[in-house]
Amino acid sequence: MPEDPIDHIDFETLNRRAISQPLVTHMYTADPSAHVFNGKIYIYPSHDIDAGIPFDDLGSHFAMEDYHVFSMSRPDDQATDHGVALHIKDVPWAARQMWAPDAAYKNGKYYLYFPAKKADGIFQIGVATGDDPAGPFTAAATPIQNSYSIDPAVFIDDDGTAYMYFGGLWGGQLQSYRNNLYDPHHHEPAAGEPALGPRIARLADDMLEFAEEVKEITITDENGHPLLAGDNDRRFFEASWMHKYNGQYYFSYSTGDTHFLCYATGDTPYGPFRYRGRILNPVVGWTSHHSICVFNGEWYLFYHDSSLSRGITHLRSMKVTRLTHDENGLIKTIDPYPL
Ligand code: FUB
Repeated sequence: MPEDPIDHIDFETLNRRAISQPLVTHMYTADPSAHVFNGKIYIYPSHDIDAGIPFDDLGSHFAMEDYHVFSMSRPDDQATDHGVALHIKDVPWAARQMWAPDAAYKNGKYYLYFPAKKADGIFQIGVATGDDPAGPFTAAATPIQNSYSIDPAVFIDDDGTAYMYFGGLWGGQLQSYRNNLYDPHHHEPAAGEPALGPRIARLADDMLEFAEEVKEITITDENGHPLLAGDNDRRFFEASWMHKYNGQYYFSYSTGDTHFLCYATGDTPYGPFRYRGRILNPVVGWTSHHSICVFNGEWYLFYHDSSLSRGITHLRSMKVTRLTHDENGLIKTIDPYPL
């Protein structure tokens, strides 16, 4: 028996568990952003609740109010709930709907990034700071200047530069922005026009502000042409994530109304990114949202579905399964419910 039990992750059991068993069952969790801090996996999910708000296309029924942080000593371990890390009542600028968060570590501090609606109904992205990856976190008094829309994902490159990717259509309000300016009269482009892209901004050294103007990212097809707004199977909808593999930047995202998790690769953090394929086929529930993280040399997909709530779309549960890149760097598409 080898000394190091980490060498003995039984991937078949891990993947079988993902089909049937969420990481936690005592509460609903979604949009899991996983990171390895201090040799442990920390997960920063949304905390789904049923607030009794009727369903609509803007996602008003996703009425979350706080964040819990979870940790696992390895991917096939039980997840430990560290309790409330941040509550909306402690965020001076936020009024409702704490959606998908992410976290980062830099300069001895941990940062929790999260979108929420202000009292005027407009989403912005906030930051909260803490000394421990499990929280608690103290929110800044105001949202990050020039931030908008939802689903922040913070990626720190090998040279220490931090970038935030963000944006989401429909309830996430991205369709209302052109050149970083909000106008509720803007809509998604027509089907034959280029799709709206996710957004990126480099973060300042203190991780609390953008260090540059927000830029739009282009995702192209195999011929280098921007994906079109009517290409619903491939165009960006929400749930940005970035990971780096063999020197390539892998931007992954959800296609929203077609329910795929897809990815596109590029040579720089800003792209352009070329569409490469699907990571995860549709899960039970409308939304799909994930993170990709490497632990002890193996790659994992953290994602969610609505199996535990028997299909209630805003009551989701986070799961983990193995993710593999083939010899050409292509990600093998995962079927969430193989026979
Ligand atoms: O959890 C609320 C929203 O649902 C997220 O922000 C989206 O990515 C979708 O998962």
